[in-house]
Amino acid sequence: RALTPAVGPARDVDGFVRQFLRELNYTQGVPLSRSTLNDQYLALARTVRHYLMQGWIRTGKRRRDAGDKVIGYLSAEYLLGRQLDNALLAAGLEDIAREAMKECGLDVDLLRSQEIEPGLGNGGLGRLAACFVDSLATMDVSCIGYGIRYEYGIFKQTFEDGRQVEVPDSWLALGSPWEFPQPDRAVQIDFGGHTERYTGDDGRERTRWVPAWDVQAVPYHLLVPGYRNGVVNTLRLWSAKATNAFDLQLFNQGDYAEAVRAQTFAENITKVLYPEDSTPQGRELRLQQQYFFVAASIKDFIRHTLPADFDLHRLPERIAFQLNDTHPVIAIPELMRILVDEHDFEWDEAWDVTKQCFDYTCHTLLPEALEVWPVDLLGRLLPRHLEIVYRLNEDFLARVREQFDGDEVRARRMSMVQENPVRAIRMAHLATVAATKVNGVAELHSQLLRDKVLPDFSEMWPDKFTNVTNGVTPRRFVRIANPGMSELVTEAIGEGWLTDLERLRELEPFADDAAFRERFRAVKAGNKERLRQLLHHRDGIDLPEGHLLDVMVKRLHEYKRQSLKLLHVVSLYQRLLSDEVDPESTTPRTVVFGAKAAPGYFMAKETIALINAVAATIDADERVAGRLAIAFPANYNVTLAETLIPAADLSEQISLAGKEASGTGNMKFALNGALTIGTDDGANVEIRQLVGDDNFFLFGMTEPRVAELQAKGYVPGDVYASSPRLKSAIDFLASGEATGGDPSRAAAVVDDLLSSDRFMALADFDAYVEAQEKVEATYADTEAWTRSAILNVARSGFFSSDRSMRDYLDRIWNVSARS
Ligand code: 26W
Repeated sequence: RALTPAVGPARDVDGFVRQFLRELNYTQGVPLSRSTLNDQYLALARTVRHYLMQGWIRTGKRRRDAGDKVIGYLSAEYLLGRQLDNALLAAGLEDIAREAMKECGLDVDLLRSQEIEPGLGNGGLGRLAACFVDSLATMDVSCIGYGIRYEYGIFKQTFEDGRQVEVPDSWLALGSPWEFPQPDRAVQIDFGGHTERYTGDDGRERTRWVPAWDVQAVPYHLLVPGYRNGVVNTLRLWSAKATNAFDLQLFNQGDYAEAVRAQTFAENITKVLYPEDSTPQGRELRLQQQYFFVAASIKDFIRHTLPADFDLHRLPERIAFQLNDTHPVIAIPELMRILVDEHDFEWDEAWDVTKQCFDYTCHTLLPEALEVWPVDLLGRLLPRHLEIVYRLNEDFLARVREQFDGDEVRARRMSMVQENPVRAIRMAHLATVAATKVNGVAELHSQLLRDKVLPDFSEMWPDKFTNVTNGVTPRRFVRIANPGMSELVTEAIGEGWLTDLERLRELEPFADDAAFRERFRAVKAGNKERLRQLLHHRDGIDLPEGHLLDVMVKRLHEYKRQSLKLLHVVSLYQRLLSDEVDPESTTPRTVVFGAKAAPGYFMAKETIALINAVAATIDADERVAGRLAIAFPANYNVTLAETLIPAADLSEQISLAGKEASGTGNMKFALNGALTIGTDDGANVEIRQLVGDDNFFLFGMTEPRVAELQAKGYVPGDVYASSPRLKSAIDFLASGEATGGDPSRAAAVVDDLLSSDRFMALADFDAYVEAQEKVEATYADTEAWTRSAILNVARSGFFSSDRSMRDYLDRIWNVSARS
């Protein structure tokens, strides 16, 4: 008997039904007649999983046999979105599953909607990681995505009286059919204690770390199926488990709380995702999370993925660890420690290997988002790692002084150790020194990274810096999210574009085809209807029909300027109430917001409350009914994005220039035929270059202009005084007229805008309103608008994450001379 992987179920409706019933009866333990929706969902998910298993086993074997170099993507976040939809698509089982469920008297769409998405990320950075692993599987590149299996992902957002209230996201509560726990592959992770010098047998002075406590890291595998190529890569997510479950003596004495204290402490490490986006909290638990998952990943790779006798001097031939921002950067001293303390490498030898194993991606421009770890905290938790960083820093600063003539000021600027306000390790500096390549995530961002964030480093190592513009997976964000448009595209240009997205170019001539435009509009109208249905059932929101759908969805942050959008809404409201214009002549518009705020971010939460208060006021005002509406569905997530984005006409990308590293929502909208109103920031710059000025509404200051104004001293009060329309909107808000007569609702946001306005919303207001007027004029010309929308789709193929991955392969991972 050949001991090859067991064959999967037959790829037909009959085979699918049989497997489904087997799952329901033998795994869920219920007959169909007694099964709940959740039983049915779990059985369906496990059935689909069966079809992927052979590919997964074969992919693993093929990669091990070939000794491929592995991309070890190290990311504290993966914002995956629903797994079933993607698995069905990747396996090519959508039709079979639909038919099979029908035969069982079930509705596949209803079952799909049961899944709670694994929200193991905050926003852009986590979603990007999910897109990247999808692309690598689709391109058959060997990749292991390493991360954390949070028991609770990003919180579920609810509104109480318009204010955000966070509820735990218990995504595992009803069972998780997509993961494979591997408790027998657990590795021990140490913390705390002290270090000791000793003399080895060879007479060499060495150091050993004597830790004080440890936890077990248990890997859970998730499948990462490639699109219809039989490839299945792996996400390896780590879960913390106490080394000693509990103290039986204490338990028997009746001290139950104390008996489980150690267990609770250990297992807290992977309990919950930090909901902080952009402003890191220097919390000990977060550092524990970071070290926990990278230490487990490196140990596991060396122990379980490499052959037993592998010579670690050759490590760079087998692994490229990609550091997704600074969160996993503690992996650098960890690898040094393993090589020097555990494998007897000479220091320089170890550094030579370590440098070749890491590359670093920076995802931000905000100075407050650059992680630093106070040395007292780091020294307490990871004493050996702190010593290693100090030594690396000494060596590095010696080089700086040598190369730059003893320039002490420069050395202090570049140091991995900051002295004020507290002595702390600058993780971005450590990453930049160690990495072979450092990249930003859009052209402008990479430029600013070189010129403003890390200028000394780019002067020292100009070739270390590169750009890879972000991308999004067209499988999820076009094919799954927008089946109607996908079908239309395939009809027009044939198959194949989903894995070769530049082929969307072939749609260009169709922009001039009136019949095609008509069908394109019908698809958009269908998507809007689908959104109306969803919001009605999900949120009790009834969207008006026939409006321009204007959408701003992203994390709530001042630099993204939801407040600027809100001022525009207030201004539109005022215009409708005034006698200046005939309401009938204005474009009916519905503005949709979606945004979560970090729980401790005061101004962000005030902005949410304010948007909700204005929305309630406008929606209750009969005078503007049918002309202006605002909807703010709670809990914006990947699942909602998939229905919202394909319905949008207008994509709001209005961050202050020089602040948004890239943006990826902007790409999703363009690919789904929304036109962008946006500033010259992040990947907006590239979107505009590609789709053309005529198909993009640009406004606002450029980054150099922002810098100039900043330098000169920005006074928001002056802008307020000099712009009548702005003044009127702010006064209206401040008076309480836009918040049901209650001025206190608007106070915090208005005060901040008038007194500080850190992100210069007021300075861009007039330009924004003007650009919005152009939007209305263009929208009035239905054919011209549709033409632009089609051209947006046709010219956005560049933003496939497959292209991003090709760029990483060329510019970062494949570099033959990794020096
Ligand atoms: C907790 C501290 C912290 C600090 C920074 C958490 C998260 C961050 C991230 C770097 C923030 C983030 O998600 N950045 C976003 O990354 C996306 C993917 O590259 C970009 O498209 C966004 O512009 C960028 O804001």
